[in-house]
Amino acid sequence: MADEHKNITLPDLPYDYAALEPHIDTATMKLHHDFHHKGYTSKFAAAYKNLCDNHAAHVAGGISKLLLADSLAALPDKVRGAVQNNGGGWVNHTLFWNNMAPAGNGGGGEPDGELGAAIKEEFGSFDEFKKVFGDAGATRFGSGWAWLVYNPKLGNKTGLKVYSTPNQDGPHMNADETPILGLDVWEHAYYLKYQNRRPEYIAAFWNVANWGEANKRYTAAKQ
Ligand code: MN3
Repeated sequence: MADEHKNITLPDLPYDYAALEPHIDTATMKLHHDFHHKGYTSKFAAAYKNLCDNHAAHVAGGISKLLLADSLAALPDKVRGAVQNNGGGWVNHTLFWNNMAPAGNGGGGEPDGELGAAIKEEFGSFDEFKKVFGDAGATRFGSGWAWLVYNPKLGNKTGLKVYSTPNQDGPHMNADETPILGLDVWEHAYYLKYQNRRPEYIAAFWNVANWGEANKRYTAAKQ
């Protein structure tokens, strides 16, 4: 795994910076991708290389295993923060760009297929799901993420669950979980356009949520 840090690269956005206007503005997308995501990426690559060079046993299982909660807890104190925060930032944002698509062109509307049915079964209706998910994001104190995840060990029929995480923690820390939909609620994700009005940003997100991608992830995770 000595070379695996070379796989830690910044992915291109799957659309133009302006593609999510007016819901997510161009300036925010540029800053968010080109500076924030790029920063997590380069810092995680450096932290990973440092582990390879100096703490090789911790990276023997590769990147995914390293980012599990138990593996992070086992890291030396002086490297844990850099790995947890930047590794999480790299993974979460890579997922996040694909969680969105231009409104009316892959973004917005309601989930259909297996995921659409499961959301109705678990939450009662799509509107009720949006409320639960939106509340998770709105009430997350400080910086973090709202998530819809699939976890077959939950014991419910759909395996679906909504929750939030602080900072750059996320479903990647739990080997049983697959992220279906994630929403970045850090101020850097919305402050230029929405200032302190996080609930407005969350409401706007539904116009660009990529349900085709989410349904694909759910269907694949259930296999
Ligand atoms: Mn972010």
